[in-house]
Amino acid sequence: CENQDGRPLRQRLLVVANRLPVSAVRRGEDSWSLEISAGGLVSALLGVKEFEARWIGWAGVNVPDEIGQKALTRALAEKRCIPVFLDEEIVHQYYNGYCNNILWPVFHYLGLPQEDRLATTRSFQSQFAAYKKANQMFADVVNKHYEEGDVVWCHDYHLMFLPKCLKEYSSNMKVGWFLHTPFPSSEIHRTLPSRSELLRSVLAADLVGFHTYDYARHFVSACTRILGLEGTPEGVEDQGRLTRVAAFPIGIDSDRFIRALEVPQVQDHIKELEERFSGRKVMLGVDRLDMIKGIPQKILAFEKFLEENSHWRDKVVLLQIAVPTRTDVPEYQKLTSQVHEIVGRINGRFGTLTAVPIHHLDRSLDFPALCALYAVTDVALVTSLRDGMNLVSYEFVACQDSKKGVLILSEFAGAAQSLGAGAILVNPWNITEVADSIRQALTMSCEEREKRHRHNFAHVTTHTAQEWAETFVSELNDTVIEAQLRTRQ
Ligand code: ADQ
Repeated sequence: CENQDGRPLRQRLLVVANRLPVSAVRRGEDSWSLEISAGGLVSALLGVKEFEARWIGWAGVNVPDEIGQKALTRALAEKRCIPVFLDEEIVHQYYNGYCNNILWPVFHYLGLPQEDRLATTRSFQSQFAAYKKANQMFADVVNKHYEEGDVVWCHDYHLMFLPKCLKEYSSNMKVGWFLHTPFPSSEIHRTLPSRSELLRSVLAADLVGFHTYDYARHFVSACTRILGLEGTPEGVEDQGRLTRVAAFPIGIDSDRFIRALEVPQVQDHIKELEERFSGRKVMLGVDRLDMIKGIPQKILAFEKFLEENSHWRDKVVLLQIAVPTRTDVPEYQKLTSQVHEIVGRINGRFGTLTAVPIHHLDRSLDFPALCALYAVTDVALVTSLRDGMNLVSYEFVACQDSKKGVLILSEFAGAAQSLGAGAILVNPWNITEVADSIRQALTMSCEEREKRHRHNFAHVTTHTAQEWAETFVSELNDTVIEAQLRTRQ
């Protein structure tokens, strides 16, 4: 549908994220094959019918030559994606350095990496310069494709500098920014040498969103305490200009999971798993292998449970599926070895010739296999030390309408605020408490499981990814209109 001047009737939404939702593989000098990755954000935006979404981001590959860049740009255009080309040095300094070595651990309360604290402090300036440069490169691409009336939605900690760069291009641009991680307490945020510049850049946006009210409150406190600005119930005010700050808890495309359970391939998987683990209760962990997910803590709690409940030893199995990430980073390599070591020790201690208590896989599962696993699980264990939301807990609930399994959920995951009433909430640092909650979950009555599941299932199927995206974008449109009315008064 188009207007007379050829412009689409639906409002255009430019979604800017560090990574495009594709994996690109070069097949020749000027040919690429692309695969769309069906992550939460993609399905969220596919479900939003009022907007026509375009994606802007890095394709995750280094393309130094012009022929390759032109060919990739053409291939991506068919998927409504627009690439930002980053060279290896920028990726190293901006993405590996500032984003993942500094912002990620600080926002998750882990502080700067212990071993190279001094080296990190020394390289801080150059990494922050690369961060700003990369953000400017994203802004240049957005500006090139921006048309008046478009909504620009910037995502995550990689792009905190982007709202400022965009508003410098055009103060009328409608800019929203959403953070997928926690925003830490202002006392943690203030340790960042670039604390003020980051806050001011984000405040250039019209609307700033977080998963929970706590993160939003921390952000407002950081602006009041560090920048000396005024916090209001609506957001943060600076010389009469209001940046609206609010919570927009993300969800999942729950129908996609519920429908998948009817697919014959998934049902076959379910039967295989039920036969394989017949006579044993299945406990499940699905995480990216990251320090924030608390995987060693989870496995140690399971060990404690087996230690204290010997009659359960041959009646329960823990399946831990951990997708490796950032495999070139020494801290992540160390985490992998640590997890392997603990799993080996526990299996040696409690295993028999025919069965082991923990099956640990260092890999990703495809969608049908993941849905089947969620469906046969009796108890899901999410023990994040900090987590913006944690969608695994939502996906588990969506797949449990026949089994009504129990969710043990860290109180430090954003999801604890939405699924807390149905889950057993735990402090993942307290291994005894987690071990006790495993026993509680495994012995819970059917009525209690039913009641808890009903609560969570209703939440997961009502507050979906589509609802999240629609709410954020319509709130952004309203915020801009209200601001225009205020300036006219
Ligand atoms: P993540 O840290 O990646 O996301 P999460 O929200 O749990 O964490 O999402 C992980 C996704 O990856 C899920 O869709 C899950 O199915 C998939 N996944 C994980 N392990 C897998 C495996 N072994 N095999 C297959 N798939 C696997 C960040 C923040 C979160 C926030 C989201 C969305 O850290 O806190 O919830 O963004 O905002």
